[in-house]
Amino acid sequence: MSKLVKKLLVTFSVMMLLVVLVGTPINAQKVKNNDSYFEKIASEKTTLKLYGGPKTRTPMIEWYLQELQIPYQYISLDIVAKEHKQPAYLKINPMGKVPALVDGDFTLWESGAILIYLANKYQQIPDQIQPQSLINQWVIFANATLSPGLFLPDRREQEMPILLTPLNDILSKQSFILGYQLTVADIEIAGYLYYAQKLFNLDYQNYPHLVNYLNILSKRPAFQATIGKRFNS
Ligand SMILES: N[C@@H](CCC(=O)N[C@@H](CS)C(=O)NCC(=O)O)C(=O)O
Repeated sequence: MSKLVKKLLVTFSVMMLLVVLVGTPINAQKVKNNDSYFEKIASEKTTLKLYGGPKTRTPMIEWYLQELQIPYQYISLDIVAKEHKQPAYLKINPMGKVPALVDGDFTLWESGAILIYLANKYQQIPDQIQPQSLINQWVIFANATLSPGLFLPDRREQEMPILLTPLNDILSKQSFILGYQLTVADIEIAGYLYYAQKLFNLDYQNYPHLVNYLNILSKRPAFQATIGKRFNS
């Protein structure tokens, strides 16, 4: 075999290997709850791995990843069967909660921290500390204040007008939480508003700008392919 043919064969094999590794589809993989399955997933270093379940905060992370067109591998845990409480998953998130993200050797949990990590990693966060802190403010607000305000039945009646009136006011002046461009703050705010509406049948009619905001965001292809799909399946 000539040197050239050998070289071509090696190049072709390497390319095929890359296609197999990088071209991993963004399909949910059913978790086989055993250590060797987790070890196999962990040894595939090519893509981001997102662990979660359909009616959890995980689709919010997927929404953002798809907005940024970042390939990832979604590993769907059976929450009802408590796959997220098994030793194999507790090695990834010792709190036994989803979502969790694995990026090479780096593991991260807490949905807000994951979103901010992705925004940083894919250069979606401004350099200056003040605009950065505004993004943090909204992500933390969504997780620590908006989510319990909407999700906890004993808080909802009192908290809804307190939280939604200023949100409606902000959205009467601009299309997105931080101005005229979608940021990770919208993923969190719109995500929780949509979840609460779907899960508890909440009525936002007193907040028309918020309704309009949700209508527009929920029609985005990345939203439909993730939160929309997982909530309506
Ligand atoms: N603050 C955490 C909350 C994590 C959390 O409570 N996740 C839920 C699903 S959205 C969960 O894992 N529930 C199952 C359980 O607690 O057993 C985050 O934002 O990631």
